[in-house]
Amino acid sequence: MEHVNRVVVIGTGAVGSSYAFALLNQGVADELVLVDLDKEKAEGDAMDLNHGLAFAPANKNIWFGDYADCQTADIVVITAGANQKPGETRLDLVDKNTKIFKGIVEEVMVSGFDGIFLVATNPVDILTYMTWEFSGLPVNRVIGSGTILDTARLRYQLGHYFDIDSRNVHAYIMGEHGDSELPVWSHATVAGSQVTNLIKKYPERYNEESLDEMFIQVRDAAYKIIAKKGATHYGIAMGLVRLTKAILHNENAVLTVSGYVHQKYGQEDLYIGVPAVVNRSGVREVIELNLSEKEKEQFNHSAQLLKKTMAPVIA
Ligand code: 6V0
Repeated sequence: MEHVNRVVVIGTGAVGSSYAFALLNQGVADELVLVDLDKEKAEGDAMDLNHGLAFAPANKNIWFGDYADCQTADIVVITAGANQKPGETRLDLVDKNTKIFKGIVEEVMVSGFDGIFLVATNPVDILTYMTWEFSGLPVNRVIGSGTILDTARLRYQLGHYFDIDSRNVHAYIMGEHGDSELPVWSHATVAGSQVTNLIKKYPERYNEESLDEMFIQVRDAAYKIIAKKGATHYGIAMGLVRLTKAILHNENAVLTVSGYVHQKYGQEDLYIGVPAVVNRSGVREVIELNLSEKEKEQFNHSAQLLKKTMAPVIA
């Protein structure tokens, strides 16, 4: 019998329900289970999504469920917890959301779950580490959304600047999904040409200041969106679907996720945004890029900040 892919989403707020909607629209997974502390909300979402099935690209079983449904899940996606309020940083959420995660991850594991965790709740790098700790699963099967969204934002900016489809732009944001993240200009290419070379070759058209400005737009995007509409959710939802597809379809896709970094990039024992190969086993491997000296320093600063913020929570 063919394997039935099951995804459970825990936390059907702005991010979780947008993810469910994107999953349905893209025809990914056979079964979709929605779990939330607010049962009415999850049940309402399940009803609403089922009413879209007649217009979806593929059939799917969608229901409002509970932790027992995680037992045979391929992927449990956690989007539950507090989000940033205007003026709050992602790191400010660490205490509140670590407490919430302890309860959630323990309940998922009690079900007998033996699949892959995908974490999106902020601060995502730290909560991914905590999910690994609380679950006892191997590091490759606990993945955070990391800088997948920041990378997409940078590709959008570069695509716009060079007037090229962003899918033909390769560029990574690495480090914390937050204020200390960094753009990896040393490996950014547009249609096969290095961005840094294009800037030098066409000084009348392009300049370095624009690159700096693009990165600031990326780094501060969430603050701007939250100030305007209270939450960011569509971009990350589509990023999570991209990750879900990479896992379920065994793609070996290179995506910037929060992966476990140990004895790479001069770091030990942390989850942080890095390019990684993602397939049915989760993170098959973290790719170690040859960073410039400036990028190495920036990455190290970001890693140290995460470690410092995480220390009291782990203790
Ligand atoms: P939201 O709309 O408030 O939804 C949170 C949901 O979690 C609510 O429906 C709650 O009822 C539910 N919840 C809370 N506690 C529990 C619990 N113990 N068990 C089950 N459900 C619970 O928040 P929103 O969806 O906007 O954000 C969710 C998280 O995603 C936040 O931490 C955001 O900061 C984070 N984001 C992460 C992004 C990324 O790139 N990784 C991007 C955007 C938001």
